[in-house]
Amino acid sequence: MARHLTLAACQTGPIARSAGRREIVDRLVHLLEEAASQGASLAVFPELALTTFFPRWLIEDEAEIDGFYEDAFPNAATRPLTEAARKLRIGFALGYGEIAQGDGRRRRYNTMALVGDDGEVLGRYRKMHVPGSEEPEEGTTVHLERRYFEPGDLGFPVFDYRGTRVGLALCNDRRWPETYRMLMLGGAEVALIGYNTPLLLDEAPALAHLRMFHNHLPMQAGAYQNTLWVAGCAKAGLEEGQALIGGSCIVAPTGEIAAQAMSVGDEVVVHRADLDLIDTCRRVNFDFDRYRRPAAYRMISERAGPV
Ligand code: CDV
Repeated sequence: MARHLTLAACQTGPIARSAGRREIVDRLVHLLEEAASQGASLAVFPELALTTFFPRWLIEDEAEIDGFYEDAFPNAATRPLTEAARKLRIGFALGYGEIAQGDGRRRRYNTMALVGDDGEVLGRYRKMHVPGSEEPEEGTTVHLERRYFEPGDLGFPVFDYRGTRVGLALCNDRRWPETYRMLMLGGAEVALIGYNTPLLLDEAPALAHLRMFHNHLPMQAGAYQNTLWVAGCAKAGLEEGQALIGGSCIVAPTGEIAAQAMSVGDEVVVHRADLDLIDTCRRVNFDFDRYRRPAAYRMISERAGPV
């Protein structure tokens, strides 16, 4: 029998620094309802979907910083989302700032949770490639993710969602080929990715016209070279004076963009993903068992020295 999974990217427009969780969660629930009404059974929200993109500021007040994180998910403020998932029978992936305990101390991660259509958390992913710096650096756009988040310590886990293998990634991760390859080697058929990407970077004005190309290029290449469906979801628009790109999209294992956002506001992008296309694409070009040569790659990289 043919296998399909209808995917939705629930793009949001800007989220103000002053916006409270209740207001934001209401907005996300509304997007989830819209996705479900269009027949979607799995949705992805942006990175840090519960707050504004606070790493654009140097904030020194620890209590204020903590206000951008969750110490549990779901909690009282976010439970309407997991309840909506259960009621609407739609799973979702959601990015948020996480405070966790690890090795006897408090840690902060840029995290994405995957929630099943019963409203239960299936698992978590913590952003592996954390960009930016710890302190503002002259000549560059302030992007202090390395101040606010430790690199992820969970690898690239893959979860079962209604019989489909689903992996997660966040923003800068999408630019790295390792992300998709690790997910694919872990058995993923679908990768859900949330992002916040500034349109302009002070350090690279000459690349400004390529921002959307460099958004889609790695997701399309990652999907194609690893025979995955990829759903990428932006927080977009003019947020606290900083323009964030949109371009949320659903990419097929052929590398084609199957559906794409038209706005930089709240918008739901839906596509009925044919999961059998994964096998077709694997047979045509990427029959890993038959043609891939991991032992040879290891030998070559050992000869090349430490990587
Ligand atoms: N949130 C991100 O990871 N943003 C990066 C920025 C630093 C460019 C990105 O790769 O989109």
